[in-house]
Amino acid sequence: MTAGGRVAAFGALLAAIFALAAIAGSAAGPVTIAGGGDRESHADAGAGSHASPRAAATGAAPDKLRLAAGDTTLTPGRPSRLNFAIFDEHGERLRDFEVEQGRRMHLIVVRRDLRRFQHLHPREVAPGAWTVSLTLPDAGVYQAFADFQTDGERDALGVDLFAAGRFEPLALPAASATASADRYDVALRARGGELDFAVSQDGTPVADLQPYLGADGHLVMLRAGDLAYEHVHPLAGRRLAFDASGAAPGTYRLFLQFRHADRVHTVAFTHEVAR
Ligand SMILES: [Cu+2]
Repeated sequence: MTAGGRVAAFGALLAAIFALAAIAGSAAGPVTIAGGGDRESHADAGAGSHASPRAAATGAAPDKLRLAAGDTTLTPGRPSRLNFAIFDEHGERLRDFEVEQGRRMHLIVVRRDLRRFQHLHPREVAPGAWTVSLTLPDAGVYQAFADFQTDGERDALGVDLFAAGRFEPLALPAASATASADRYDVALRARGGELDFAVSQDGTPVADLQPYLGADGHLVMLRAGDLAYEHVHPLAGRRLAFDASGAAPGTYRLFLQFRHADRVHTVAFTHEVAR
């Protein structure tokens, strides 16, 4: 079978799996496969965001892998199901995902104007078959990045998602060294290739951040225009300091996620990386 044929066959298999799941779900009452989608965070609220196309999280070989998704046209404002799988260069569905930051699959979703950021955790309903419940808040073209690790290498593969309707792109906020969300104020200090964040609340530094998915903080960087994607974790021994020296020049939207008071918070910055 050709790779394309395998993908098509897989699509049919997925459809069958999800049809069965729907039947099982209705029969079993509240039990549904992958219901809820495990949303960790839904940031933005106009704070701004931006993303980039598809890129390796840490220099894996993304060209060898491919993401195939089911229906990618979703209804804005309504929970929808996104089904997808990753295929290798032989057209075989990838199954050997490694736990990365506590999960085997992360899905970052952002509208192409770098707004409406979400970090979700899809569920595996059959070997290598992933599903997530997803609500695209309003119309526009979005990009979803499947972020995972296999054979010791991290990868990020992107796919466009479409929400029909009147789309009003939002301008990227001006670059700033401060941003706020959920009553937290965050200051950014960029030095060399390092990005160092300090969180405070009502003027008092927050010293008791809680680990979130195995790290004190998670930084997703998305470049305006081409949505180049980077996902980094704090430097050893540093709380919210990240090595961003690998980022090529450009205007980025930075999404910093941290956990405090038992909740995950997302703060977004516009940041220029100079030549
Ligand atoms: Cu992370």
